[in-house]
Amino acid sequence: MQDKITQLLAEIQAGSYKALARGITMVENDLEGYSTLLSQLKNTDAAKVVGITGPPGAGKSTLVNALLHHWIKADKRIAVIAVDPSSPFNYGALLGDRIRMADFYNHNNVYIRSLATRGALGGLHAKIIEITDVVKHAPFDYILVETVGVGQSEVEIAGLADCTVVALVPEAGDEVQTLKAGIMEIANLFVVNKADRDNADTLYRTLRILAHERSMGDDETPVIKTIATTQDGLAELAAAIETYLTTHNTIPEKKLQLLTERCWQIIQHRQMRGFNKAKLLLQLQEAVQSPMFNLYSFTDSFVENNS
Ligand SMILES: Nc1nc2c(ncn2[C@@H]2O[C@H](COP(=O)(O)OP(=O)(O)O)[C@@H](O)[C@H]2O)c(=O)[nH]1
Ligand SMILES: [Mg+2]
Repeated sequence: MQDKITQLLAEIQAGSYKALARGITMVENDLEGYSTLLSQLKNTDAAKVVGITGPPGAGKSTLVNALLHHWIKADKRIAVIAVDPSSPFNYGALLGDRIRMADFYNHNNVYIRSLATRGALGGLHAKIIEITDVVKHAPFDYILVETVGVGQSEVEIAGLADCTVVALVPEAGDEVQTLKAGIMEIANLFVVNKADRDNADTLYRTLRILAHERSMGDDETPVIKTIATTQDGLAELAAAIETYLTTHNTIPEKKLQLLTERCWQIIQHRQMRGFNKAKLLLQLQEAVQSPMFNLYSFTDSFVENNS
């Protein structure tokens, strides 16, 4: 087993997508040897992780596709991890992202992997940190992680990414006033996508004001207008990402905070191993029938029977 893992890691490092796919699948499904694989990953920060988050339909996948166009021209190697939202009631991955990134499905310098959220109720994929670390072992310049911004996942992506891009659309104009503090906190860059639509300037100005109020004398979070479908603003977005990465790479406190956050999440995910939300739903469905139902004693026995 040990030899096989060493071999697999060498192939991933040499750029084999087949080996990378196998490594990811091992980690995703807890296959034999996956913890050996994880503990032998090289500590490399060569690939920069760029998180793209925002509400459904904001154009995140289209932005990813547009960034791929831009970076391919500069001869960069890029991996995309798209976390597909899936309803807790059907546990399936959507095909949309695959279609919107189809331009690059067979490009030598691009590797694309979609992951289903597996009913993590809007959160990130439970293995996203581990999977990203496996991808980091491969020779990429950038790793783009697309996630739907709902609740907890925004904070999680901030712990994962070297630069977090929050994509919003003009339709969100009024909501922005009430945006949770969370999304403001985690944004290293704001994108106003669909700038071809009415009200893009209103949203742009609102975000500029918010970014200014929040900066308290420090650098303001940049706001960039894009039309992802036509590449408009993409050079500016790519430049802003690069600027952020080069100026924020070496702040030790920030890095330490992120590592603490990652370690914390790994511990949480390890503790949740063995638990299955679909199974929980089924058992609850039955348990609530009883007039004696008590959520706390139900939880105690569910934990006991599944760990
Ligand atoms: N008009 C316009 N439509 C866009 C733009 N960017 C994306 N779209 C469209 O918006 C829809 C949702 O895009 P998608 O990338 O799937 O959004 P996601 O859910 O955030 O990944 C698609 O039909 C895109 O073609 C844009 O800049 N302008
Ligand atoms: Mg998408």
